[in-house]
Amino acid sequence: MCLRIIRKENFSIGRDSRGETCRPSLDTGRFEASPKASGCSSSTRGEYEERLYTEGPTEWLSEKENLGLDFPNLPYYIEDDLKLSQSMAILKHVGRKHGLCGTTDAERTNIDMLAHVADDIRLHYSLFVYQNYKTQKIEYTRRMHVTGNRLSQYLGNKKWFMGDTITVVDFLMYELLDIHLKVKDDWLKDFSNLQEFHKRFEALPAIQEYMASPRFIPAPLNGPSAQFDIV
Ligand SMILES: N[C@@H](CCC(=O)N[C@@H](CS)C(=O)NCC(=O)O)C(=O)O
Repeated sequence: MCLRIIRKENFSIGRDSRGETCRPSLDTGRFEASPKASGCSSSTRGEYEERLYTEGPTEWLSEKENLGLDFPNLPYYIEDDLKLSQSMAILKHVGRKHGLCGTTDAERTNIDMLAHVADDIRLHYSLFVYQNYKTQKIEYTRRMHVTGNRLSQYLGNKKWFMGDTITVVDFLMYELLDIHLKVKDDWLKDFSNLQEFHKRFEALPAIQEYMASPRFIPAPLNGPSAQFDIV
């Protein structure tokens, strides 16, 4: 949901001395932020503020040019002097601050590849739900199966997409799996490892906490002009 913007939050996902991901914990920085990567920000227990534009486009348009953003858009993210738009840049920035963007060059490069894969999946999803939902369900379902197969093969027996440690990619992939489950609730039936991944992500204590809180907005998934959504 694109119109979730501006968060003030402090968070990190820490690693213990063995390098394993441990419970998300607060850290000390304070910032205004707007990660579209709501999953990433919600995996923390930090304080944050979120600005929701609920009054329709006029509310946003009246502020759009006054926020000091070089490329004004939704979502946006403000942290002291840093003013960012573009969800992927925001996600990676937040991820880098908290050790969720890989530790080796190979890992970082693979994270970039998977982030672009996620972008492609999202682009096709957007075209489907905003333009082609009424006419291309069968074709899109076929595409979902091919995509599921590729993601399943990449994940293999790993816990997270990059291995034992959660990264920003897992937030992107969780969201994409989840919205596609809303399109077709059995689409992962042939991909048990993706089903397990989806459950594992939701079982993260901070994610559980977030999803049970009023901050979590399960619907709508898309903008008002979409041909498909959940109620
Ligand atoms: N590539 C941008 C796309 C952002 C975008 O399309 N934002 C939509 C909402 S999802 C919007 O309404 N932007 C407000 C505007 O263009 O003024 C991103 O990933 O952040």
